[in-house]
Amino acid sequence: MKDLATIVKKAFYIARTGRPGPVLIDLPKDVQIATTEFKYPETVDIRGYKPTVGGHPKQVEKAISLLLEAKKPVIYVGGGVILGNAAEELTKLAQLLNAPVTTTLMGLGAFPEDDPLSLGLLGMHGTYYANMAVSHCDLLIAVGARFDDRVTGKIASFAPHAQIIHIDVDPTSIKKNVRVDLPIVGDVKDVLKQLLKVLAGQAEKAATFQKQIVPWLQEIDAWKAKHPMTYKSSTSVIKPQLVIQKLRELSKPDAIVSTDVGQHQMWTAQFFKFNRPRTLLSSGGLGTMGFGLPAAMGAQAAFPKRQVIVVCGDGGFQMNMQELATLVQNRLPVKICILNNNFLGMVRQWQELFFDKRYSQTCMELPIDFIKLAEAFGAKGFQATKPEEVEAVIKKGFATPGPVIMEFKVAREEKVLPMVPAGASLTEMVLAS
Ligand SMILES: Cc1cc2nc3c(=O)[nH]c(=O)nc-3n(C[C@H](O)[C@H](O)[C@H](O)COP(=O)(O)OP(=O)(O)OC[C@H]3O[C@@H](n4cnc5c(N)ncnc54)[C@H](O)[C@@H]3O)c2cc1C
Ligand SMILES: Cc1ncc(C[n+]2csc(CCOP(=O)(O)OP(=O)(O)O)c2C)c(N)n1
Repeated sequence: MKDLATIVKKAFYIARTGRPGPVLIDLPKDVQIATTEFKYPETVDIRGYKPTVGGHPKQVEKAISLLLEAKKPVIYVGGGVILGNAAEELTKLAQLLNAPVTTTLMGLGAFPEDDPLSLGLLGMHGTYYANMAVSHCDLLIAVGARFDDRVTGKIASFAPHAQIIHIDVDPTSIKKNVRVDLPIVGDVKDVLKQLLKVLAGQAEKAATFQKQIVPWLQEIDAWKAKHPMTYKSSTSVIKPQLVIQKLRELSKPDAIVSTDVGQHQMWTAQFFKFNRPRTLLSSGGLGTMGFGLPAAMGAQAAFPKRQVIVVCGDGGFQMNMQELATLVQNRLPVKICILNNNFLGMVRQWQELFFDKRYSQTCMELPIDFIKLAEAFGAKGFQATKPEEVEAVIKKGFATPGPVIMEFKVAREEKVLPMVPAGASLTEMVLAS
């Protein structure tokens, strides 16, 4: 019992430092019911746990030299920038260099997507221009990103012309999947500050760099013009991408959006256009269907005054829909947006593209009445079945106090595009026609 306060302090220290993440405290029953004097330690020292904070100064200098020599740079930003609260430093670096930035799913919001330097998402469902830029760059600087297979596609042809700099707090992340020319182990906020400091002393070289990358920025603009992130609109059926665009347009700038796993998650990543860190909650590589609703619930409890929106599919929503009771009971005004395609859409998409449309176990034609379901729990529900109803339903949903389900009957066989088929190179994208 006397150890409990120190253990809790240690657990929070480990959870928040180094590569942050969950920590399990096993609390036996005898400890739970014992009493002691509460003394919470100011600091803790854990033998064998000393995460590196600052980057090695020589590596930082080398990185700036490599960077300033580049003619085709790309900054590849991951969830580490958000976890390390380094969005401000990252944005400063990109803007100082006038260099293009692409973000992983977990990095969305670390750099404003409204900024002309933003290339949006890269990887399997990334933008054409982000994937082309990574495939043609001569310098890739990865900041708090872990080269997931959904990002790299075929490893052998990932960033084939680039020198790669990798900044990561976890040394085991470095060279795990791809070759790295210059590793910098350290906390991303500290390392970015170091880079900015070295750069500040090289203003002349930085100005030359900005000039030397102008043709590269033009090349990227041409890719943006050739294949913008777009979709075929419809006047007869609700396109899911339209719902995401309208959610973006009608929500507050600091709204928090959580997603489940599937097509709706990717459309959110492609079309919501995140401008601020910690505004997208998604389960990333864990691919946890059912994650969206409880994640939103936690966010709403932590930020009672902020708008919290869940985007989910009709499949994933059913995995935790009983939590409607918790929302109602705790007066958590989460707005739930169900993109209902009556399919386990992402799996259906793979069955369409790679298994000759042999749909198996993905068709969900149950006539679930999500509006009645909301009402059964004492929440409100609104439904849109036509494109012209989308805006009104979102407005009504946002204006209604308490938890709300907004159900959109969307185009059933819409695909998430672009798509890099599993194992293909980033340049081998299936594009929206
Ligand atoms: C259906 C589906 C499709 C997907 N498609 C895509 C896609 O097209 N594109 C895409 O990007 N993702 C996609 N994903 C998500 C993908 O699986 C990975 O979750 C994601 O790419 C990982 O992002 P990340 O590299 O930013 O890693 P994270 O998991 O966020 O890892 C962060 C990295 O930063 C490091 N780090 C943490 N804190 C710090 C710190 N303070 N300082 C320095 N370093 C730190 C960590 O050690 C780690 O290496 C998809 C997922 C699903 C389920
Ligand atoms: C718990 C769990 N089961 C299965 C999967 C595999 N899976 C990934 S996406 C997906 C389909 C999700 O369907 P839905 O929630 O309706 O969303 P949509 O893709 O239609 O937007 C499935 C079954 C998973 N990621 N998690």
